[in-house]
Amino acid sequence: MLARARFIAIFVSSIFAATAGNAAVPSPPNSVVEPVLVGNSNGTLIGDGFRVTVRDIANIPIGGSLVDLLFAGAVRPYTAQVPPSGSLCPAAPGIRQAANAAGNAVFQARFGGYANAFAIQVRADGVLLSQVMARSTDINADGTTAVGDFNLFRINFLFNPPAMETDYNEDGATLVGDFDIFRKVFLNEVPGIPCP
Ligand SMILES: [Ca+2]
Ligand SMILES: [Ca+2]
Repeated sequence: MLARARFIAIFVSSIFAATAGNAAVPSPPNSVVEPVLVGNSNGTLIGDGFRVTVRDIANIPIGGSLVDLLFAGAVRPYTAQVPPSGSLCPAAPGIRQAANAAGNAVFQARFGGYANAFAIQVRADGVLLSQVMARSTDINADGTTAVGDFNLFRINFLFNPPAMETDYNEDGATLVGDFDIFRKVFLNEVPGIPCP
């Protein structure tokens, strides 16, 4: 009888432990999200990628948390993404990646267009962590980094250096370093299809 009671106690506590593990809820203040999502058309890694770290209220990383980038307006993700990211299109204009054991997700996002306002939602398991700006070498959001985008880049580079949408290295201005990033994508282009 005692053994049976003990077994039940262990069984129940193991269920509670499992439930607690599964129920880890992302905490926005404890999670880390960069303020600017920089992407491009062919999926090249720019800088160290767009990084998100998901932690719960006890500051413990949530491995396996589903991190979503949800786009809005004229900023459109492509229908194909660089693994381990995947596209949520056509169900939603988004990109999803499961965080690793350390709670980290690193995106090489393929998308077109830009938002100089904090318009792109970053969610983990549905919880809104942050809203960020976005910019891509496919400036006109037609699915490729091509001559039309080069013309837009050139205008900013020559006449409007403070332009945020072409500041790909996030140093505060559109300069030679940004042209280097644009050029690498332009010369190794792999077009994609924007999510409708
Ligand atoms: Ca384009
Ligand atoms: Ca720059």
